[in-house]
Amino acid sequence: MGLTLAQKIIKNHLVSGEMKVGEEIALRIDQTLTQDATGTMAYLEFEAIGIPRVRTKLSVAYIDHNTLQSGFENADDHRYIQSVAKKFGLRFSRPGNGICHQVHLERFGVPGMTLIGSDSHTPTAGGIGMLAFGAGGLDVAVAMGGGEYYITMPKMFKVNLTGKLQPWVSAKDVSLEILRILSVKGGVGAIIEWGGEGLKTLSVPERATITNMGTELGATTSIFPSDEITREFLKAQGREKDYTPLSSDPDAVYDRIIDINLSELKPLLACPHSPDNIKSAEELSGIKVDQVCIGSCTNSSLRDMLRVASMLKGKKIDDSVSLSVSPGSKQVLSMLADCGALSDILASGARVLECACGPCIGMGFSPNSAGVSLRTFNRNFEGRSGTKDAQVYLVSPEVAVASALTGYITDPRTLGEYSEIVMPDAFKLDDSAVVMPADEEEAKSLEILRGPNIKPFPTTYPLENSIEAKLTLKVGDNITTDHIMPAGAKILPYRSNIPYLSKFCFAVCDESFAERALENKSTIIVGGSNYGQGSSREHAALVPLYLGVKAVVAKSFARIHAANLVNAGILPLTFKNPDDYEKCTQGDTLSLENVFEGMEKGEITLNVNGEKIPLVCSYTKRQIDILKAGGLLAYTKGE
Ligand code: MIC
Ligand code: SF4
Repeated sequence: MGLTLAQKIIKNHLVSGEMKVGEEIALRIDQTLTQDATGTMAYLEFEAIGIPRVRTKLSVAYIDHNTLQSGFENADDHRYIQSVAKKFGLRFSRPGNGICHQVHLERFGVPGMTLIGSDSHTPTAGGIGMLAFGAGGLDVAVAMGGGEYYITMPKMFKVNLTGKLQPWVSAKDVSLEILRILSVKGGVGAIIEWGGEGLKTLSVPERATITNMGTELGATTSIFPSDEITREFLKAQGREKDYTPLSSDPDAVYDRIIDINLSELKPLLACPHSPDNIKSAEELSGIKVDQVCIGSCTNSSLRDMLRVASMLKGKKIDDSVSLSVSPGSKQVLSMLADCGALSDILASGARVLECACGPCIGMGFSPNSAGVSLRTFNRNFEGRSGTKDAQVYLVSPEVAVASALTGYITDPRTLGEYSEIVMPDAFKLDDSAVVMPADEEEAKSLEILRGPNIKPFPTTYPLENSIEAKLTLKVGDNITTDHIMPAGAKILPYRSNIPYLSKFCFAVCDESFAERALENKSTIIVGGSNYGQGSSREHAALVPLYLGVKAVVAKSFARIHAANLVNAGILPLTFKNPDDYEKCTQGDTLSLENVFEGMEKGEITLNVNGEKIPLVCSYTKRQIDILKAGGLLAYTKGE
């Protein structure tokens, strides 16, 4: 039986485990990346593990999230990460060099290699045929130290592409279409491979837009084959030597095949407040728009920006609209400047922001109250933009510009003439914003520079065999990590200060949760299905740990968050009968007995008001040991 592309890469990197769906497997990791919002914690953890030098083929530390610097905190964190990178052997991508996923695709990604990153959109690198996973900071720290990365062997889905995108329809619409088909839960436990005849019509940045949003499907990762188009891209980046052709075997077996005819797609939008709430531009046309934002790791490539510039050229945006454009990298911005496209963007009335995540993570440019904001980003969770009652729609660059010009949601196909974007044969190569590490000898004497914003990792305790706790919070389905641990300009600077962050835990759902949890000392949270979807931020587990959360009982969990809970020493447990969710009421006193035995058996009983509710878990031997030790850090250090 033939293998899928992902199975081939897994096979080449398999350290232990069997490649059987549902089994735990351990993979050798070639490359790692971090961004600054999760990076400080990841490097504190790396330091705590105590390995003097990274052991990967390449590790890069990016600064792209916390670039607002409204106080000393971010700058101190940048300096800390830069000093760590220099000492431990990582490349350091300075603020302004671009968004981690965009820069990694341009300058570092290699087809066929494995990559883990402390950011959920790390699968963007699947656009060049890497097997790339988003992970918690602690998993990345372990991988930097040469340790394996553990995942559950996923199912394989294939999306078979036929046809060709029509004018004004673009890769973002493919992402939105697959979200319409599968929903934000539809990719859970699966790797999505993109293939079919239609492949040859999609460039690498377009493929990367698609793999980027595979994260919103809950997929373990997404990947495209590495073909002549990949070679062209790498060649234009001066990296043809990194090219290897890669594809699945013709007789590879998939668990599910989905057909998408590119020729039939229309411009789509994801309506508030979920990436799978899809409608067409035709249906929504006429809704008044207040703000439009173009950029993020989904749509900030040179290709996207040239499209934006060509649509804006010689035109003015509507007086009532505020438009921001954030190019994804220094390479993109500088090439836009050289070819004059940047002037076309500026002349239209747009505000050009720096090459960073910016508005995508609520770092400035929040919409007006109840404002309608169209964003070429990948997430429109409630409150994420920084404005609680904003109505955020996810769109392609084409829909974004068409709507900025008219002031209303506009189907770009009504704009008339369409011209193809001509990409340059070679990208502008200037890696001067990537600082190289010191050599091993010099590194020994280097000091790590810490600021007062960096507080120690929360104290962990070995797991207890019986747990009594309050049901301090009961929440519904699709709780995102943005609910659990919000981001945004006011809170993000404190990502290395868990005690401070804890004040905002679940604030979007219940402002008094943190206070109650501290009062109750021991907490169990009850949630619905797909609990913890979204970001990879391990803070959504570390902060609950600090607040005394011992277990989360839910109908189902998102992959990265479940792993982060185990890493933090918190038990993720699932209702055996989802209807039992109804039997739990906020404020109840709960208990779990014989936890150790239950973990081995895969079934633990929850006592609620004299009733016994069966919960299930499927921890591996390794996860049981991690949980018993009080988390991955204690386990790795052998405490
Ligand atoms: C996001 O898009 O939510 C983030 C900010 O990039 C996160 C990481 C973080 O919370 O720092 C992610 O997607 O993992
Ligand atoms: Fe940055 Fe937004 Fe991409 Fe997250 S989704 S990495 S915040 S651009």
